[in-house]
Amino acid sequence: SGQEPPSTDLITLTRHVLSDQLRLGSAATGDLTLLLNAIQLTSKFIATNVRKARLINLVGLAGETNVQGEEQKKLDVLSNDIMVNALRASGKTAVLVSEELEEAIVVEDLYKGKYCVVFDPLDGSSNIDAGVNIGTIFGIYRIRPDSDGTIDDVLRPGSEMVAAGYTMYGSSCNLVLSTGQGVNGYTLDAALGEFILTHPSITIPSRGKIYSFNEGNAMYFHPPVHAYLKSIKYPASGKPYSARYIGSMVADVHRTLLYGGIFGYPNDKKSKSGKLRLLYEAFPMAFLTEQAGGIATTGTQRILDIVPKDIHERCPVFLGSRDDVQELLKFYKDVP
Ligand code: AHM
Ligand code: MG
Repeated sequence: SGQEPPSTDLITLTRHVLSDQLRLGSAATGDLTLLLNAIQLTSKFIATNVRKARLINLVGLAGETNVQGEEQKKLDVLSNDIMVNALRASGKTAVLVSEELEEAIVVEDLYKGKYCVVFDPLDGSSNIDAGVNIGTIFGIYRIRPDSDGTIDDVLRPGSEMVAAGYTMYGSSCNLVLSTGQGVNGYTLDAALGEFILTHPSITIPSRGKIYSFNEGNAMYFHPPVHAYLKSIKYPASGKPYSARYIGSMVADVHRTLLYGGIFGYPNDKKSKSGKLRLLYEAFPMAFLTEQAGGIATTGTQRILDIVPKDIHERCPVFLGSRDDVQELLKFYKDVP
C-alpha cells in the first residue's frame, strides 16, 4: 500500500508542445510554441481575473466603480483586451478575430507573424455572477503562403486550422489543446504557474449516456431534433439518457469529451442558424471533437467543412460520441 511519491518529472504544456515540434523535425520553427505560450499566459491572466471578479462582485454592490474611482471593466471586455495585447505582442500573429470585436484586427508590420487566431475571450459570460464555469475558446490558422494577413486568411474551413483549444475556468483551470495529433488536457498548477499534462490523449467514449441541449427551446426545435430527443428519453429498451446542460459551451463540451454523450445547439424556428458562432466556437470545438474520435455536425454537414462568409456567422452544432451523433444523423436523414 502507500501512496506514489510525487512526480519529479512534470510535463508542462510548453515541454509537451516542444517535444511534438521536435518530432515533426525541420518543418517546425518554434513559432507555434511561442504563440501557444502567449495563449497560456492569457489564460493564466484571465483565470486570476475571473477569481478576483467574484470577490469584487460580492463586495462591489456599490456600483460600477472600484476604490480608485476607475470604471470597472466588464470581465469579457477585460479578457478580450488581455488576449489582443498578448497575441499582438507575441510577434507571431497576423490576423485576430474576437467575439468582442466587430472587425478583425490586422496586426501591424512591426509585430506581424504568420498565424491567425480566432477566439472567444470569455464564453458563457452569463454564468459569471453565479460562479459557474466559463472559458476561453481559440482556433489557429497559418496565413496562406502568399498572404500578408487579410480577413481571407480566416474565412477558411475549420479543417484548415493548425490548432484549436479552450481553457476552462472552473474548480480547476484546464487547458485542452489539439495541434492536429490528438487532444491533450493540462491543469494549471497555480503555485508553479504552469499547465501540467493531466489528461494525455483524450478520447471520447464511442457512446455516452448524457444529452446536453437547452430544451427550454424545445417548442422551436425542428422535427428531427424532437424525434431524436424522444428516442433517448423514451428508449424502446434500456435506460433513458441523463440531461446535463450548463449553458457554458466550454463546460458542456469538456464534459462531453471526457464522459461522452451528445451536446447540441440546433438551429430552430426562432434562431435560423442556431446561436453558436462558427469561427471561434463551433470550429475549435469541432476540431477537438474530431481529434478525440468524435463527430461534429450541423445535422446536414460536417462542421469543419463549412466555408465561412462572415467572421461572426453562426451555425447549428451537434457534437460528441460517434454512435450518439450518428444516431442523431439518422433522424436528420429519415424525419422530414
Ligand atoms: P455567449 O458567447 O454570449 O457567452 O454565448 C455562448 C453560450 C455558450 O457558451 C453556450 O453553449 C450557449 O451560449 C448557451 O446558450 P443558451 O443560454 O441559449 O442555452
Ligand atoms: Mg461566446
